[in-house]
Amino acid sequence: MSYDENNVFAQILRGELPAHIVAEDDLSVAFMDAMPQSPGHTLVIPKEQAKDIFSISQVVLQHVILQTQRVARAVDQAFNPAGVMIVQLNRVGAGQSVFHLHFHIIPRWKGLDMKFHARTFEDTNVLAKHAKCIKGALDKN
Ligand code: DGP
Repeated sequence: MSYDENNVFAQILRGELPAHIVAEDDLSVAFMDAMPQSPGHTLVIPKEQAKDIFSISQVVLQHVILQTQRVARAVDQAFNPAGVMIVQLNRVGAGQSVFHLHFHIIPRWKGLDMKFHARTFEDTNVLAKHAKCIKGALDKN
């Protein structure tokens, strides 16, 4: 399967779809997952067109991983969870549903089960509030 330029993350990168962006640089963008599995669920994506981890350039992958660490640190500080899960899915067989490489940052709390993957859209006001908290933490780092 080749890269589909009309996938939702490609549309977000082109500014054709709205997103609650928390960080952006030359090579990557981080924004709130619209269907969060827990409060603070954030995605980090490369600007390079790559459908999965196998098709990204090494240079950009290194950058995106470092950016994932940076954003995850801010999510950790903003939400103070018991733990932080970093997840990355490749191909339908692993559950991937958007075919533009992305890393999930998912805060976890004891006693709070994760919601189903890519199932229910969160209220946009809630996402905006969470994005603001993460941006605030990023500004302090
Ligand atoms: P994956 O299944 O690993 O490809 O995860 C895709 C994630 O993307 C899933 O958690 C839901 C999220 N998602 C799907 N559509 C949109 C969208 O239009 N905007 C945002 N921000 N997230 C989306």
